Parts: sequence; structure tokens; C-alpha cells
Amino acid sequence: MVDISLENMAVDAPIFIAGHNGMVGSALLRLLKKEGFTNLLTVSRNEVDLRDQSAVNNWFAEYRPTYVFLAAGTVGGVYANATRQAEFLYDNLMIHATVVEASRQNDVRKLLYLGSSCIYPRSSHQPIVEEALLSGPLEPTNEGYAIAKIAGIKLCQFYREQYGKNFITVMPTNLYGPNDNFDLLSSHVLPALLRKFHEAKTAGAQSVSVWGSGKARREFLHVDDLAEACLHLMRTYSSPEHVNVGTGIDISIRELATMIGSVIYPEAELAFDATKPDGMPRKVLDVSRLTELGWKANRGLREGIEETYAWFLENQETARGAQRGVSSL
Ligand code: GFB
Repeated sequence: MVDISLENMAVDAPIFIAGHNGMVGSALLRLLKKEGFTNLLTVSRNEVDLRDQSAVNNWFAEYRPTYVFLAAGTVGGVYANATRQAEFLYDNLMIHATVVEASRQNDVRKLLYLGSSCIYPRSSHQPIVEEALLSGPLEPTNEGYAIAKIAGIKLCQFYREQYGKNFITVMPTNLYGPNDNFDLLSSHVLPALLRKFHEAKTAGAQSVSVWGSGKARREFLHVDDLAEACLHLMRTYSSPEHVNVGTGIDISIRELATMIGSVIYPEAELAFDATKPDGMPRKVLDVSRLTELGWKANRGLREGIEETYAWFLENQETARGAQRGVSSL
């Protein structure tokens, strides 16, 4: 049994959530507030550019966080990744490096770095075990992002080795939930389909466009489950190896589209768009390490979709990207 008092996080300890406006950062913020933490530190993009080392150093020297959740980054779905690789590589490399280095310089007690399941080789044996890292070529549509994320893992491991820093790394699978990006070109599949079915229903349209062949398989984790896993690992885990976070269950994109359709607009037919990429053929994580560490996902996908759709309906005016059409990029 894991000793869950390993890192006894005081409720008034200063905790920095880097990337609090994003889907993951905002879920972490919600959870930490709910858990009674009172000294939560955030900074917006126009106050501090996290790619700028001296700006980040100055902010750390002033606010002196004890704990850091590194959830900031430039992220997006398969199309955004494939068409903006330079941006994904540069922004993420810089953000990881500045925050990790400032955490070292300012004696952060523990840092949790969030990567992504796209770090694994395209032809990984499925479900993917942590040891598959760097065992083969990456999926070309997200190579830039994956290389930045792999550099972030290595950075944390080398800071642990060379400087004795307690920096841990967590690799979530495909995420969804409140505060997701609903822009049709840059978002991930789940929010995109949710919006497309909603708009088809509103317009009385007959079909919904689904990118690729529909045969690709993905695993979907509710972001509130991820936030809980991160807090659990922050409290209990202190080793160099990265930890997969997922459900261990995958479905095809066709099945996902059918499920979302059944929640929103069952009348719509699926129209597959072969001009858009499938990306990785299959991506599902082996979550044995996480299970042994005492944590398991507990939100079902259908309930998660219903809940996220309710959130979308309530927040359509302000939801990120929800006002932009496909012609905006
Ligand atoms: O969610 P998604 O963009 O991310 O796409 P990835 C997953 C699958 O859904 C692909 C299909 O096979 C898409 O072709 N899909 C169907 C759609 N309809 C749509 C749609 O309307 N929009 C989108 N976006 N997809 C990203 C990586 O890959 O996932 C990142 O590029 C990162 O690096 C992230 O790892 C979690 O799983 O393919």
C-alpha cells in the first residue's frame, strides 16, 4: 500500500498552476480549491510570457512557489499539430525549460510536469507501456509537439539526477471536459464533434463531417480525473520514471462519433472526410504503473460527454474557439 502522506502538502503552501486558463490548468485549479488549498498562484499570458526565462525568473523570485503544476503549453488536435509543427516545438520547448529552470533556481520543493501520450512511437505495441519511450519513430503529424514533450521529460529527469530536484512527470492520454478548445480546426476530436453535432442539430442538417477514416482508435480521459491523478501523484510519487494516466480503454473514432451523435442528434449520418489525417492508428495507454500507485479513473465516457455537452451549451458565448468557423485559420 502506498504511503499517501509522503508529500504532506500544507493547505497554505504556495502552489503555482502554470497554464491555469487551459483545460488542464483550470481543472487543477478547481480541484485544489475544492481540496481546501488557499494559496493558489496563477499568471496570465499577458502578465508573463512563459517562453521568456528572465520574466519567469522574476515572477518566481517574487512569488516563491513551493509546488508547481506545469500544465502550460501550446496544444491542439491532429490538424493543428500537423500544420504548426514549428510553433508547437518552439513554444513548448521554451515553456518547459524556463519553468523547470526557474523552479530549480527558486528552490521549488516539488514540480509535476504534464506531457502527452503522443511521446510514444507510432508503431508502439498497444496498450503502450512507459518503457516504449524512444523505442522507435514518432507519428509524423505530431513530431514537433512530441519532441518538445520528450525533451520536457528528460529535462525533469536530468534536473533530478544532476541537481537532486524532486521533479516528476505524468503522461496523460487524450483529454476532454470543461474549458476545452471548440475551434473546429485546432481542437481535438471530442470537442469538435460535440460542436459539429450541435450545429447540425440546430441547422437540421443531415450529416456531420468526421475527419479521417473513423478507424483510428483513441482513449479518452475526463480532465477532472486527470486533475485527481495529478494531485495523487504530487502527494505520493517521487521517482524519475514517467507515469501514464488514462483509462486503459479505447474506442474507434466511428464509435465515438456514434456515441456523441446519440447524445446530441441521433438523426445525423456520419460523413467521413478522407482529406483529413487519421494520425496515429491506435493510442491506448497501459495504466498498470498508475494502478499500482493507487489511482484509477472513475468517470465513464458517455456521462463525461453528456456533462461536457451541458457545459458547452451553458458556455457557448465564452467557450474557447466556439465562435470561430472552419475558415478562420
Ligand atoms: O483528437 P485528435 O485531433 O488528436 O484526433 P490525436 C483524433 C482522431 O479523430 C484522428 C479524428 O484520427 C482524427 O482524424 N477526427 C475525426 C477528428 N473528426 C475530427 C474532428 O472534427 N477534429 C479532430 N481534431 N479530429 C493529437 C496530437 O492527436 O492528440 C497531439 O496531434 C496530442 O500531439 C493530442 O497528443 C492528445 O490523438 O490524433
